[in-house]
Amino acid sequence: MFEPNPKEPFALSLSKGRAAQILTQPQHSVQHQACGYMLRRAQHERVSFNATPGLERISKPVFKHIPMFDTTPTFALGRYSLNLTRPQVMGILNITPDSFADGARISNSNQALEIAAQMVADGVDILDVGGESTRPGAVPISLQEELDRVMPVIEALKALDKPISIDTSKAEVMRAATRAGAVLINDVYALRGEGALSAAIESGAAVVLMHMQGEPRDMQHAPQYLDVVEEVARFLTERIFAAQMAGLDKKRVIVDPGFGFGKTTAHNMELLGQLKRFSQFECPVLVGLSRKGSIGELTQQKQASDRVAGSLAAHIVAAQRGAAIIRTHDVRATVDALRVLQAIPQARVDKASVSPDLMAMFG
Ligand code: 9MG
Repeated sequence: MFEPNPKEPFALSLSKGRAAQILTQPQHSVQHQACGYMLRRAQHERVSFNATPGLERISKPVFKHIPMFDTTPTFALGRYSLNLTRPQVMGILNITPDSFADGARISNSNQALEIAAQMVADGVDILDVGGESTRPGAVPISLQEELDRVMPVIEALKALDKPISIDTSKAEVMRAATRAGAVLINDVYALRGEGALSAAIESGAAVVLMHMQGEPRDMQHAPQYLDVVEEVARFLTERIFAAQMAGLDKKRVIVDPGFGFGKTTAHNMELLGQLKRFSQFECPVLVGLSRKGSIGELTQQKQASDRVAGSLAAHIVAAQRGAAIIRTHDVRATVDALRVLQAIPQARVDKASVSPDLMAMFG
């Protein structure tokens, strides 16, 4: 009989001998008990099996025989499920007919469908549809204008059978878009707008809670922080708490430090350098640096379309530091770069994040 010792650190109860016993007796009931125990401890101690190299060696051969103990980390998006063993790519579809600055100029749903279909062919995982620019200096548009831009596009994109995200901060747009099939609400105001929290909760969709200092209109005038990482983390803690208090399951939350939203290049680089801090929320972390001003500043590229290489470098660093979702204009290039990263064994595992006990035992 397998008897876990609850006082021991996670999985130490599974001595090497015990683990060997389990592995050589795949149908034995001890295996089921051990798996159940390991899963409960994993949930309790919030350790990811797939991010824990020592455990992988023991847990994978055991678990592969037992479908009910599938340990693949996933994130539910309506009827879709994101596989978080690799960074997911979110393709940007800005339906902002007056501007080339945010990638392709998309002015109608046929055009949007064509561009999105190419993104799908290139390996995109999520399509992010936005009708209101959130670029520095952008001015808000009316509710009707936003609905007129995004709704026909969402209807058209359903043909592609990919998770659709609605980039909006307006409660009415959230409602209409999710009713039409969007499964993710990407709100740069982190559901602080009037009615946004309840609209998001009622929709059943997952949400991106993003940090922003100020508002797009003036956010880049003079961003200031004493400690940008801690201030952004505190804001996200508060927004997760507010969402949970209002009834939103944390399993539906994605967090985002909000690169470029009320931040200088130095702030953005500090956040990128310490991105692991945001893994502590135990929510997938979304990173969006695609073609942003900081990339332009660092690479001295004035044209947004000349910032692809700089954006890729930043996004690969983000993926190495735990980003689960990369938001980009350049899907093909990003998918390719991430594939190279993923081919490196354990490229995304930081050994320092594994407890010394586990490293000593399995390392
Ligand atoms: C809409 N939008 C523009 N930049 C973004 C970013 O970095 N993150 C998220 N979530 N949305 C963004």
